[in-house]
Amino acid sequence: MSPAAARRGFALGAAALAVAALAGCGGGSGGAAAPSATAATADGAAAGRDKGSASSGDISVVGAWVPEPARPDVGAAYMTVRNSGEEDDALVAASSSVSSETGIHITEASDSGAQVMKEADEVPVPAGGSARLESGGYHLMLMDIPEAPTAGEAVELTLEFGSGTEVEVRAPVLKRNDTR
Ligand SMILES: [Cu+2]
Repeated sequence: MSPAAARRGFALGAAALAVAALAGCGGGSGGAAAPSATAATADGAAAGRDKGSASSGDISVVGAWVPEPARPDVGAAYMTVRNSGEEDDALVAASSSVSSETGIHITEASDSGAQVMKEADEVPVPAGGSARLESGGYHLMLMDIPEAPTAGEAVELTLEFGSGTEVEVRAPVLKRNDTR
């Protein structure tokens, strides 16, 4: 096990203890060396609860947010991606400031009607159209989070598109039931 992995394991253990001690308050913050979610852009800085937006080239992202993770180590990110260009594009990869691995997932109803989540290669964003990343559909999955972000913090997301366009967007962390 690498030192980083050992440290992460320790941090997860500490977070789990904190959650137990708080009896489900969803705590587990604290600790010094968390990758900070400082804002590289001023978007949303005036009103910390506003969702994030950013654009680059033909791609614009609006309504970016991260629900406060229900589990200490995994979270999701939601947004709407618009493509004002004349060529179809697709979100093909992403990374975040809070986790070492960010996946593209889709939740679909299985034959039995159960909601099943699986990895997706990309999120298509058609020319002149848009794609929604939302609960129950496409979403970004923030995996192996060393320290779960809490409401009021923000996650910096870097989104990579098939066209080569890259968009950085600041996604505020909101309470799960805050759907604004
Ligand atoms: Cu997922």
